[in-house]
Amino acid sequence: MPLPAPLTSLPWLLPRGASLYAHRIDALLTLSLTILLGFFLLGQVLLLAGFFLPAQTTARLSPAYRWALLLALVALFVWMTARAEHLWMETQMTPTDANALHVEVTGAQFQWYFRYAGADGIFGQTRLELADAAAGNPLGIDPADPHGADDIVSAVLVLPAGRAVDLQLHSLDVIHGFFAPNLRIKMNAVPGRTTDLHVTPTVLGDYPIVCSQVCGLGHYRMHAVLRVVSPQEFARWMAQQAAAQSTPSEQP
Ligand SMILES: [Cu+2]
Repeated sequence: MPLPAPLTSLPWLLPRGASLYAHRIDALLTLSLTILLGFFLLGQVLLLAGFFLPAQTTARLSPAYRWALLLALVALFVWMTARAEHLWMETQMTPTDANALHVEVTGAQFQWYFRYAGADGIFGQTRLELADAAAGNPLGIDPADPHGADDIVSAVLVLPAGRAVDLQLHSLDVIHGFFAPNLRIKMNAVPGRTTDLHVTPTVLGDYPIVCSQVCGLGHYRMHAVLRVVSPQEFARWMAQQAAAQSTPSEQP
């Protein structure tokens, strides 16, 4: 069941939405904030009324009336939660799109790494004991696995507009929070397990990626760039990365 169009857009409150579901998440947020603002204002009015009206003029509510108010509040909050859960199920709990681009996102103190499977479409095995950023293998890709030979590891997350993306989140050390505000996605990267995020970027541009979990002293500088490009530009970028990888980076 589709949600109605946004009550208002919040350009002064939210960064520009750049993904398929951004406007629906914004609509839900706007609705929730509007309802809560209404309750806040009602609370202030009742507080002032309690201060300034004589005690005998404050009408006493019958128990039945109080129960009805309580149940109405409960129903409202259940409805708000159900809408939010429904949107979450629809955007995240559905099977991964068959044509989705799979990108592995790895958080490490204090850097994001993005791995693409390369021409064979299969990620090479990684082994934590092989992870060595100084040696040019920050993710520990096992050289014994041929699938890893064409894997592309980048410090920039480049995504084609209009294509479903499955981000597989990992962490090499502590819990990091992958947060791309413009795509309206945020998920923890937890050591020892994979968490999935589904998103379809739609608007070309460069956007920030940050870490939303305080993950150590360098947390403040743990950010990266998300670049949403056209499918043609994405194909060019992948080809460039593959060529750069097959060319030795250091001449003897
Ligand atoms: Cu972090």
